[in-house]
Amino acid sequence: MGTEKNTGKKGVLQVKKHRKKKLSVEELTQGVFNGDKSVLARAITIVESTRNEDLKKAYTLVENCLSRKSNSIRIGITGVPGVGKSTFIEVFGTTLTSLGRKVAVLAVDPTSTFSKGSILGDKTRMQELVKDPNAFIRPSPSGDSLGGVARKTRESVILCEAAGFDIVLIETVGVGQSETAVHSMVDFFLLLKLAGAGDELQGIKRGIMEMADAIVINKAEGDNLKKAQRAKSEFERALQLYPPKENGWIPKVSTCSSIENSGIVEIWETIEKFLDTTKDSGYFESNRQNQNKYWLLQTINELLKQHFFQVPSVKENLETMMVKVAQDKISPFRAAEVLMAGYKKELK
Ligand SMILES: Nc1nc2c(ncn2[C@@H]2O[C@H](COP(=O)(O)OP(=O)(O)OP(=O)(O)O)[C@@H](O)[C@H]2O)c(=O)[nH]1
Ligand SMILES: [Mg+2]
Repeated sequence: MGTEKNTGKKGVLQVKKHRKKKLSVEELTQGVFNGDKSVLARAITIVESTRNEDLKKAYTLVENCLSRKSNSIRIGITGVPGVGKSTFIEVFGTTLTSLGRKVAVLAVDPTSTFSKGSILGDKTRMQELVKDPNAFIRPSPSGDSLGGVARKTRESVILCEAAGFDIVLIETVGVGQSETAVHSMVDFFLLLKLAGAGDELQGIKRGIMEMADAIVINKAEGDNLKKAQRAKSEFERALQLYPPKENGWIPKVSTCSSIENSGIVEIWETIEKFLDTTKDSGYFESNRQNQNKYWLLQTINELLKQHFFQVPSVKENLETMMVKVAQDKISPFRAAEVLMAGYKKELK
């Protein structure tokens, strides 16, 4: 937003805000296709908006962008708070742009629902990447459900790709269901870990080992190096106990230090190998198609749910049913059916 400083009557400094001219869908599309980062940012704001007039614009925008075929790679990065995701993305992203790639960084952050954009809010961790003309960084969108936040990020991926960003990194903090959401929108899923006290597998979330295409132990430098290498062996042993993945890929375990910039290029080499393998086998393409189908169903669930709870008969009776089920006067299943029947009646 442009600002203009004026000295008012009493000599008090006043800041006048100009609203930027609204761009049409065509102008937005063209700007995105031209790789204009400021237009891309505005296009994403429309995709993230919940205002009705923006919703229509967003549909057309995303459709226009979908028609642009891109050869992109979507990489998910997860790990507990403090593991070093942002720092890693800074070095990894810079490495990729130095290899001539264009990198977009997005985030799914369920914790940012109320404090708008906490992940990547710390752009200070990405000082180099922020300045890089071949990188685009977008803080996480806010929203009232993980589904909503995830949808916004997924649509933003399409816009970034249409703008020529051929590598999209999606950061997510390892809490709740956000990892599953991100896993189902990326081609490659990277889990960052820290070396602990030699008991690496303790406290690792169920399911995450199955999702990871690579496990990278970060902060592997100095006194920590030996510990990190031990952790690496432990993870490798543990992974052998898992059945082979559907895509035929055996998850790779490695160590890196984002601070010392070691082991970073190797991670990119692993991803390139993964791409060779899965593109040859056809898995890459079929996985993307399945992800699209998954998001279609996911969105239907989301929309139906929203609609259900907005209908007057449901709104009126839900509270009563809540009280009744709490008192065991009616079973939850029966109560749901009664509400559903009221809902259906209202649809007619
Ligand atoms: N020694 C060392 N410290 C690191 C390394 N990578 C990150 N750190 C430090 O670890 C701390 C957390 O790093 P972040 O990049 O903010 O971690 P994060 O995973 O993004 O954290 P959240 O955004 O809170 O989830 C910071 O103090 C970093 O400087 C590394 O490779 N070695
Ligand atoms: Mg971070």
